[in-house]
Amino acid sequence: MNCQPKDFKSDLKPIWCPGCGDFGVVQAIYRALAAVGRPPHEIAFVSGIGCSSRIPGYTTAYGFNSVHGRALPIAQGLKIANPDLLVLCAGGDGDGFSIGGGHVAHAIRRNLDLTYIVMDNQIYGLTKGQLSPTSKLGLKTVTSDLGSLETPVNPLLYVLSYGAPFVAQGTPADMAGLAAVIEEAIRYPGFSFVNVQSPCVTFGEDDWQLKQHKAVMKSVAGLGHDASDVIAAMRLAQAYGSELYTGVLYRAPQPPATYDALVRERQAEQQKKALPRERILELFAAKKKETAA
Ligand SMILES: Cc1ncc(C[n+]2csc(CCOP(=O)(O)OP(=O)(O)O)c2C)c(N)n1
Ligand code: SF4
Ligand SMILES: [Mg+2]
Repeated sequence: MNCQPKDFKSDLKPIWCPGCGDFGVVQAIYRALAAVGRPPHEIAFVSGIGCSSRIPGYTTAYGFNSVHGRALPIAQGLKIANPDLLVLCAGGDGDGFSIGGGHVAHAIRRNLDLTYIVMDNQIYGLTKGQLSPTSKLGLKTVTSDLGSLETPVNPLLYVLSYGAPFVAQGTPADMAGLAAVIEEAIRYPGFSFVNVQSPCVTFGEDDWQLKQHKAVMKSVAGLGHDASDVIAAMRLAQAYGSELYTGVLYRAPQPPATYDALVRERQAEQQKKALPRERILELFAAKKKETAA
């Protein structure tokens, strides 16, 4: 279908702070969806709770701004119930790697065909600037007055370690690059993960905003990275927090079977073995008689 980015923009006006990185992310999502070409009624977009989790409401896809940390279980249920839907999942670093962190591993090992976009701003934005799991060591916030003592989670290494077959990173400072990785993630047949460095202008660090991203971002393709090499991807991922790598870090060259495809296969097998409906009713009636006797 011939789609334009504007076809995916809802009438709802974003209430993010002026300059929030999420404005750029939603624009990149419109572009990616237009390039993929599935109409909005064939797309389900699930999020958790947070500033970034408002994203589904700003699209014309079916949206569910659900429960903090629970976007992935809901998205997986949707995909299994209706495998023909294109399922997107979005949320913040807190949503995905703190309260929802346990779900990420299981979504990856099940490998449903869905795309998970995390707006990683290294802070809890919606609740006014507490430490998040990706906040850097020493960060002073309202909940870490003297500086954080906790080593941050590395989302890239986390998902690679659990075997995610598609892992990418982007920033709204490079809109075209971000739209391209989101498009590729959507097209990848399996669990795809995009970490978006999406700055929080209100509670984020002053020296980690779009201007700084522009100055330091490095395209992994430009560095000659081989995206089919998971060990090379992990090596790049280790630089999370010190380097801003953009593009596809890992793309499993042989996409593993997806859970939704395996479920469909099993259903078809069971269907072949299934007794005709009349026979099931006969057996049921006989069993009932037997128990009553
Ligand atoms: C079960 C539950 N616990 C806590 C909260 C409060 N809460 C809402 S959003 C949020 C964190 C938001 O941070 P993040 O997920 O990084 O999203 P951001 O706002 O930064 O985009 C928290 C702790 C909640 N809504 N539900
Ligand atoms: S608080 Fe931060 S993340 Fe939330 S809308 Fe404002 S700038 Fe964006
Ligand atoms: Mg956040």
